[in-house]
Amino acid sequence: MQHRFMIAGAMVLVGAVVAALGQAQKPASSAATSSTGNIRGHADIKGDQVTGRAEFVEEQQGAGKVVQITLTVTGLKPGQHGVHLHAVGKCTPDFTAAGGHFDPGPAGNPDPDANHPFHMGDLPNLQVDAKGRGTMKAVTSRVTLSPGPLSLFDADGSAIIIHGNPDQMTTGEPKSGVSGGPRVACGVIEKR
Ligand SMILES: [Cu+2]
Repeated sequence: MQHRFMIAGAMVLVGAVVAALGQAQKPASSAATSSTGNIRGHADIKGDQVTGRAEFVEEQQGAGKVVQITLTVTGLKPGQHGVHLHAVGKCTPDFTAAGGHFDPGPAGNPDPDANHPFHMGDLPNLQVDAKGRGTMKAVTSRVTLSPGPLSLFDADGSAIIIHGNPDQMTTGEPKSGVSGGPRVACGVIEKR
């Protein structure tokens, strides 16, 4: 009798190990599938009478990665507006919470005007029509969505800011406003 029980116990153990292996394989294979897809992000943009949305898609380009950004906004004053990726994923209590321009390098300098337009987060101007609507598409190799030294999804996140004035794409004194001056809309960039 005792001998029989031993065998039955061994069978149960083997069964448990096989079940555990089967479980472990499932998450591993689904992770591999999703890593072949493009990584995406988005931001809901808000300001005084301003609403908009930014979509972010990271794609492989040659040996590197690029991020495609599509921005659509309404409620802005007609003309050109500076747009940048800012260093901190916060828009409250006011838009200064988003910090300077995203520029994480060891020699980075987030000052919006003094190190402009050399920040990793610098982008082209947004052109706004007579009805206050604007769309901008840009592709940048200066940032990533995937983990790494240039990732927008770093420890403190990142935000997209629209400024009241055109970005003059030049270097100025701190607080000179050459990169667009007042912040009129802000959106925290989130993973999707
Ligand atoms: Cu800015």
